[in-house]
Amino acid sequence: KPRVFSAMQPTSDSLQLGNYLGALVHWVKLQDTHDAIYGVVDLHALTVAPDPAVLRARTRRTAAQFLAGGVDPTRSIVFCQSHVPEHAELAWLLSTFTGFGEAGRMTQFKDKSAKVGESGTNVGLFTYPVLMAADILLYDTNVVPVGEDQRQHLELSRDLAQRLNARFGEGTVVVPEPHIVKETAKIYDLQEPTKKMSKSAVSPKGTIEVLDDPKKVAKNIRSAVTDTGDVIAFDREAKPGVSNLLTIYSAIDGRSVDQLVAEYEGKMYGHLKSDLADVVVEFLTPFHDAAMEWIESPDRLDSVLEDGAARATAIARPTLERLYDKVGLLAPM
Ligand code: AQP
Repeated sequence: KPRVFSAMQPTSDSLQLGNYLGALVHWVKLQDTHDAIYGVVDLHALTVAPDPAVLRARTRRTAAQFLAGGVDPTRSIVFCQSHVPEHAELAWLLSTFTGFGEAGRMTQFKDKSAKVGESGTNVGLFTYPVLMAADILLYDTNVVPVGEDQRQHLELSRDLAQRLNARFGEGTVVVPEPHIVKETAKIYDLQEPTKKMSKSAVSPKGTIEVLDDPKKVAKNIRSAVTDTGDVIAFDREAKPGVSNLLTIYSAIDGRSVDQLVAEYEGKMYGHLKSDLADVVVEFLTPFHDAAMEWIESPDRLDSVLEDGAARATAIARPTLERLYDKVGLLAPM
């Protein structure tokens, strides 16, 4: 079976709907056809200087949400990045193959460092995509399901893989392919529908946190920014707010955007928002309950992560040793 790898950062108590629809839903489907590995990338999360106790709690909560969303730990590997030190080791090796300018062109680094200012940014944020490339290449990954925001990082992973193959011979590493599902590749902020929804958004009103109180989820959807005019139509440029709501609706409900537009012909924005609030709350309720069950059983969760780390290491260690040998590091005696 081809291998799929993807991961999320434990940067919030709850995933947001973009993480869920843009990534997690596809992770679950890919388990049927692929050998799947899904990580909670806590080393990545260190780049935003989290409180230690909060980071630990969020790491467990993030894993709990993978499982609640339908990732099956008996089929797929669910693990925590820092439990497999080969990630950090390969990141160092790859950093020596990454151009300084090449890393500097990453838009996520530019955006995130602009938010905190030059004095608040750190080298880890700069080398973040190199660690991400290590995450992927370590498992000879064929496919990486991500949202549109990660496309550029994935391109760097591919460039690095091709560079290693050119230098040390074809087949040294597998060149990964992105799996970006167009319809849900980017879920936008409800208050600023030209920006992507994000766990760390400035305005919490713009985000749907999937573990949030259903009343708050519904309220955020009902107060979503819509556009001037009163026709419910899909037009990303002229009607970004309504288009985003239609995208979310379609992703959850299964009907196409065109079908929804036909159904809401002649109705008001308020109708759409109110129905969507109900649909989202209903969709999230079983997820919420399942996640809470996992969160309230940390021992059970930890044993999933322990088993995942052992299975991940069994793949990662030989890959790293193969690459150490290729680049000329002396094997330990
Ligand atoms: N708005 C989105 N629409 C579709 N997909 C999205 N993803 C994130 N936002 C959207 C996808 O979710 C996965 C998890 O990403 P991550 O945890 O590594 O961090 P991120 O991409 O930086 O996501 P956030 O929510 O914006 O987190 P913060 O605020 O911590 O930076 C990825 O596959 C991503 O594409």
